[in-house]
Amino acid sequence: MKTAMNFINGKWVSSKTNQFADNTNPATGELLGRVIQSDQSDVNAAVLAAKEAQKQWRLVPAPQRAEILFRIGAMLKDQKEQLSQMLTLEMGKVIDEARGEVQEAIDMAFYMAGEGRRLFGHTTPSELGSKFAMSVREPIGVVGIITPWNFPIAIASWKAFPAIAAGNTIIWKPATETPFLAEAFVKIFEEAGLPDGVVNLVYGTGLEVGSAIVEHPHIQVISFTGSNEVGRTIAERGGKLLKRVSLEMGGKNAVIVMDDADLDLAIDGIVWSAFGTSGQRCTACSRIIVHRKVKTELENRLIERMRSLKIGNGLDETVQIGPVIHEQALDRIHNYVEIGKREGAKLLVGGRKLSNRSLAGGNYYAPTLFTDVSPSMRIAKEEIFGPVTSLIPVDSLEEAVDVNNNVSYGLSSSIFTKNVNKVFQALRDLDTGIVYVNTGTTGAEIHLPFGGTKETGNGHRDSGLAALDVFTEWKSIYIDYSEKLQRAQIDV
Ligand code: UN1
Repeated sequence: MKTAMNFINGKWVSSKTNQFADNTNPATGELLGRVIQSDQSDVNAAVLAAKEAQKQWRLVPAPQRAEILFRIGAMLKDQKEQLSQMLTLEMGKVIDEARGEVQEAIDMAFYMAGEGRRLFGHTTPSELGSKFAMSVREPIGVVGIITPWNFPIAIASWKAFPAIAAGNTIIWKPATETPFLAEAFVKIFEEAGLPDGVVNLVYGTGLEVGSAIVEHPHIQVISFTGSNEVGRTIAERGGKLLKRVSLEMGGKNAVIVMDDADLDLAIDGIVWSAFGTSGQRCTACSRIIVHRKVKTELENRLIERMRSLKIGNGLDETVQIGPVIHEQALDRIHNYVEIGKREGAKLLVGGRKLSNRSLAGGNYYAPTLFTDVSPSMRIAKEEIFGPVTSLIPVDSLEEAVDVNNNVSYGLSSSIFTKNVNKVFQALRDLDTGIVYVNTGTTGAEIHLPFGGTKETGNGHRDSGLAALDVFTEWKSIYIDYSEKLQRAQIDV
């Protein structure tokens, strides 16, 4: 059987635990292979290798480090189709979206490769004569990267590429649900010429491997994307050890539809953002805040569109909505639908698991729409992470902004309107880390910072230049060439 192994110090190795987890195709339930479940001793071995490798890696000039990223980008491009097929097979998203995700990793590789020739610092005037001052970015050391199954290659690239370009070495724990894609990604690193020990892969549970990474005294930075619950634990435990912890967690993202909006466009945006990836994006549109004047029309047209969506195995090019990741996810999503019904929300479409003959064995949930949802209901506040969205009627932009902002998350939001003043008012007042105008809540590009406010994160950002702030330390340098002692703040 296909078995995913750890990659430590340039070698594919097992673990003494000899324990494995099954990996299955969410579209069919078919067993794809198994994944080694490591323990603390594997993390220790990986950290030792990473620490040793970092001694040399930090001395490799940044343009040369980044040149490897160019090669990785080119190899990802060459293998784009195989990687996309593998992604659909093990994670379930439809093939077009899988291609889009691999493209994100390609874009990130080329973007960060260019950074090898910038990695800008600052030169600054000194208070004293004949004295030169500058600040430069330094690598931090060994970094721990913990990534989720919903964007297994894109999110890993947002974190690993800046970390590598900046001269750090890595311990990567990918999600157990997407092991073979992680393996393929690391094989590309290896073939592109990344020295042994620069990237190490350790598979296992959060409880065992995740904890070992967070607690390891030689890991200085932890970059995590995943659930709020796990993120909080990492922040608490990492914080106690004075580590830098970068967290990217949930969202409760809203599309605002004003009364002058182009409704065809709004429906395209909503359907794409709410049901694409079966709603399993942290940027997914899980609230539609609609002006009461266009509510009924939007409802009717959305219902019609949702009924036409083709659901099935994402490898079929004509399928628009794939399965959700596993049975527990199906149950969790369905539980939220039950909660919504109990809270008094009106179910318009969906609200059930799908298991007719062509979908048998897979984890399919019908795209679901609630209406007459009030902002205080749990389905309007909590992240569902499935193909479920809720219409919340409002009477003005001010009310829409209030509803948008009045949740604990702050990742993404969007507004559909033709009124330029309303656009700028919304841009000023929406409190999310990402805001879209006249398009849905998904589709962030890698050269802009990715992340959110409030309980979505803890102030850091993935991708964009902002990612360098997670993986570098500033070093301030003063060079006095006056050939005498000049006393700062005194001899001025
Ligand atoms: C995520 O769901 O965690 O903006 C990432 C988007 C994608 C990335 C989503 N580019 O929807």
